[in-house]
Amino acid sequence: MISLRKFIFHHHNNFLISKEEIYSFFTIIELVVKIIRYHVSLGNTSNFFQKKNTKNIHGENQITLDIIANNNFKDILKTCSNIAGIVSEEEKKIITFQEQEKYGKYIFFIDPVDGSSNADINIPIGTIFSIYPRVSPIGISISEQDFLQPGNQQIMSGYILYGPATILVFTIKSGVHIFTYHPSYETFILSQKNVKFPDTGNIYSINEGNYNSFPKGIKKYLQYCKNQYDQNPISSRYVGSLVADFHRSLLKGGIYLYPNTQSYMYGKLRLMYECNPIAYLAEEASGKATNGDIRILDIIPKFIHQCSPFFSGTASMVEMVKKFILDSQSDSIKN
Ligand code: AHM
Ligand code: MG
Repeated sequence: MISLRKFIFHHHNNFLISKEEIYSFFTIIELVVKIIRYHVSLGNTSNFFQKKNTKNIHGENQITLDIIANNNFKDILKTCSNIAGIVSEEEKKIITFQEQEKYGKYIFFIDPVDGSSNADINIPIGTIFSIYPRVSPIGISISEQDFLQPGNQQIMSGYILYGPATILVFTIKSGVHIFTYHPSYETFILSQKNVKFPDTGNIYSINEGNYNSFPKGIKKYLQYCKNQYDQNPISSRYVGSLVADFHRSLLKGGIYLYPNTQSYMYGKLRLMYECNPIAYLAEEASGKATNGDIRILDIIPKFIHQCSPFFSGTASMVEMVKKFILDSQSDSIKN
């Protein structure tokens, strides 16, 4: 049995960040995860799933758990001298902490509770995180530029999936590893090392209720999937929690799609704390992630809560979607 601590100290060899620093981040993450996990396990007997009258920056109703998880992350990250600043889905502005903004070496992005609208019906939800090195010199206060880095600068990203088991999936630039929370030991235990997407996939995951407002290329791709029925059937599966839908694709082979729609002109998912961390994991597991045009990790962000169309999963499936998008764009130029 290999604990998270043992794994990091024995296997980690990414020199951009020390083993001690990685372990301190995981200690923080684990503490908040225990709180979220506890409330998830109480189901509807916990009053943390109630809708609040407050909305986040994206205009979505928050539940108590969104706010509690966010506050816990903030409180505990404040005590971590390495963190210069954080961005959270639940906070309009960048958060910095006095001395740390001058001397902290890292920038932290967090989606405290992803898929929270699923929480009150006992459907898996997640937490997504991502860490960058600061770009401004140590000793001066960090600025927006430290946060507006493309995803290819991430040094660590991951998610926690609160399902029947609570699992942690992460990368530190040396493969993707899966750990499972063991309640008796009160820590994460290694369950799969160096996970890769299967070479082929036959599951697509999209909110097809939005079909009428999808771009032409996506409609054609979905039609193509359905037309495979006789030779190579492709199944449709959609939980509505990014972490759960991506995790299924990672283990079974498949693709997650959230294109731009009429309601979400630039896509619904948020580049900095949803798309980038998942894209980094996808690529480290030999998968792909694109906005339909370029690699997600190469997008230069303009603002911290920016959204993006998102297609990620098995490499060949992502390439196929991209082809449908590009073909339909060149068709419309010709016509
Ligand atoms: P959230 O972080 O506010 O919960 O929103 C993100 C979620 C993703 O987890 C999920 O894939 C997507 O929104 C579902 O959107 P929709 O309900 O439009 O299908
Ligand atoms: Mg989210």
